[in-house]
Amino acid sequence: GLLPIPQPSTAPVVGNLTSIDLEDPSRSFSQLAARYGPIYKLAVPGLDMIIVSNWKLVNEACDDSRFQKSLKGDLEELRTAVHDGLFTSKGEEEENWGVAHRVLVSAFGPLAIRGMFDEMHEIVSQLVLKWARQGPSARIDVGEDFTRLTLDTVALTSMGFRFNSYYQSEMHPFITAMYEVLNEVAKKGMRFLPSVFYTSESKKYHKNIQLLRRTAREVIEERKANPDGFKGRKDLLTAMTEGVDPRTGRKMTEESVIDNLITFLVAGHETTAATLQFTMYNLLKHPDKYHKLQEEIDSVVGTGPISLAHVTKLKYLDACIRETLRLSAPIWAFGREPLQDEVLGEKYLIKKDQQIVCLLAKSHRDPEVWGPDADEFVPERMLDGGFDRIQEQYPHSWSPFGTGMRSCIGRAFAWQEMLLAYAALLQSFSFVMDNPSYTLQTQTSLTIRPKGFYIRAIARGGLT
Ligand code: MNH
Repeated sequence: GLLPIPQPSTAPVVGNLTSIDLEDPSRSFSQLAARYGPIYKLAVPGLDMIIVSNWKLVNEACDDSRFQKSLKGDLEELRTAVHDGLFTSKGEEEENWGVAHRVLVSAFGPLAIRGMFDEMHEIVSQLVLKWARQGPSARIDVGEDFTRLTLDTVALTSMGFRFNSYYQSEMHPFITAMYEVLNEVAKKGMRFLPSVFYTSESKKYHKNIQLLRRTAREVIEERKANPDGFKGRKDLLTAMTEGVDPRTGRKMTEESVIDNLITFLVAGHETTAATLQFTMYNLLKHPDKYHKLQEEIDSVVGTGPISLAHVTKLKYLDACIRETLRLSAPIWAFGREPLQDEVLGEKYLIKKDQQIVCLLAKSHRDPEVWGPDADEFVPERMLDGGFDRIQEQYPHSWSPFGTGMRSCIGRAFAWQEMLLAYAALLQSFSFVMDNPSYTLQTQTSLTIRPKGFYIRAIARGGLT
């Protein structure tokens, strides 16, 4: 027989909204899971959510033959800005998704990513110079400087555009507008008064969206106007403007190119910056692991220039990042929905219009998969085939990049960028916490990332 899905008691109008700390929703969701179990229901204005948080239920919800990506909530709202761009598209039912996906899949493939190594290297070198010049007593805002790194990297490699964030005290207007849009998207989801009460917010929102689109259009126009200046350049923008979809013979429309340029900047920088920050935190909290990683980098890379061949040999670094993404997936949940009414876990009825929230913040710590030390930072469990064995035995127990057809197209990009960043940073500096007694605090928008986390960087010598 079927069982009812547990649900905390509801209040009129707001439903279960009062059960969620809007400053720290992932923590609220995890705490509710500890109380109500691996499947429970929350109703907030306009949305019914079923939260699943163990490996088994997440794995079932990832079955593409019965469930698909759900946009209900923030992602649906983000469509105001980037329409059916890859991240916010409804998938195969929107033709632009398939065309963009097929046109871009090889532009995000291993060969193309390798071709971006030098530009990635250039940006991380700017960061190394900055920290070296600031000296060992400067308090470093890791969040800000990693955000500059990932944003400048994705803009340069994807479309040859330089934000030059390390050379400005104020962020580029595009960046400010992007953050305001993301914040507004997050807030909108939590408001339950009619939208007439928010006209000034709404005006600003639409102005910011226009600025994003205008900037993207200028980048495209600039390239059209100087074809020689970009000759031979093969980046994501070239792939999008010139590529032909083998299945339909169609090219991407100019609007779709703009949607996806903005999408790469949005989807491609905060996630990566957050992972770099959480990795730094984990290393500084675990001196023995930090020491092991330092030894690996010194023996593989040494003191000379870093090459792509070095980076692919850094197995312990790879494990540290994997383990960080397990404990602190920056996209801490993703949405799924059944193609028709479905029974989940053999007992629970899920209606077609209900959203399943796969809560990675909890499912990534399932003791059935990871054992009694599931909450601990233990990169060693990812080594010597450990990661592959777990993936095989417990599919989707580690899924920080989402699932199936709608999983992250930028995974190899982010991976290379993160390995290179840590190789370069640990080659050049010893890091310490600015406040040694700091313990992790987080802030949440579309992603979750550390808050109030500061470090110092002490040059190791031998720097030029
Ligand atoms: Mn990324 C989709 C996580 C880096 C571009 N990304 C997703 C999803 C997750 C995700 C999770 C699926 C979301 C969902 O199901 O609703 N992404 C990450 C993480 C990192 C990351 C954890 C870094 C670490 N992503 C990047 C980078 C880029 C990028 C870098 C681009 C340069 N991601 C995308 C795009 C999609 C996506 C585009 C949407 C793909 C699709 O649905 O077709």
